[in-house]
Amino acid sequence: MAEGDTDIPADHPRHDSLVTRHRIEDGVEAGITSKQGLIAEGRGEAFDYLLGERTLPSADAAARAAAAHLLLARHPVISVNGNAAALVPDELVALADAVGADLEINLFNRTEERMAAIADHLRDHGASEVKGLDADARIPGLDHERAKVDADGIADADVVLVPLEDGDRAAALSDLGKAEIVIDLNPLSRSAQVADVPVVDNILRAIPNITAHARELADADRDELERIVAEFDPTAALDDAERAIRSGDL
Ligand code: PTJ
Repeated sequence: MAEGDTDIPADHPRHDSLVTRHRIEDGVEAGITSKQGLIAEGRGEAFDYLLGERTLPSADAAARAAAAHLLLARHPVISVNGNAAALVPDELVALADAVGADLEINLFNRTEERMAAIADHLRDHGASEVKGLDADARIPGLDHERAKVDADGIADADVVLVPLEDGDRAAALSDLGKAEIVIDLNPLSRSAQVADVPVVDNILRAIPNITAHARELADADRDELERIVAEFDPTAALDDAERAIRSGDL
């Protein structure tokens, strides 16, 4: 557990929200998370509350499809922003190890200081290599700073996992023909809507869940992984999350 969230009892009814708040606060103080990250967190927290702070069966199916995509990929890359780095650094490193993915820092509000702080933070949590610092390629159709990626990272990837992404960049990555996995608690967000696999769940629960599925599927043959990918229906997953929110059944 990260510093600052050790005093929250595991059975507290709003455990995940409180842990998330503490980690984001710590992230801002450490220069990892942007101040806008606090606002993004508030938005996510509202949706997590409406979803009952639980992983819906449809989100679990999405996590399984995400794991299958990552295992099938020629070059999977996990994009890391300031919120993801603050919330789940150990879990991001564990997922990258489980599926053989690169970790690439990709910031909405990019500054060299935050890039360096996040790279150090990920290395402190066990990452052997962190991409995103070269920034020698561009995602077409985005303004300069947000478009920066590594030529041997996101630019070359066939499958990209983008947690808490802004809608423009999610759409631009999807336009490049990459398979896109988005983690976003808002099923109505443009990022979730353009994703091949929208995982409508808190990143705190979603990343370890994708890793657990990846470990379970490690020995599955390509036919089985391709079947899991083919059977996943992104529209049905988004509809299910929206229905859960509207039902008010917490
Ligand atoms: O670190 P940077 O500079 O790359 O900036 C990152 C943020 C997140 C600030 C930036 O990408 C941003 O402004 O994002 P948005 O447009 O506010 O979108 C964030 C989305 O993530 C929203 O749809 C939230 O519902 C969702 N979200 C927030 N917290 C969580 C979440 N989804 C899953 N788990 C969360 N803990």
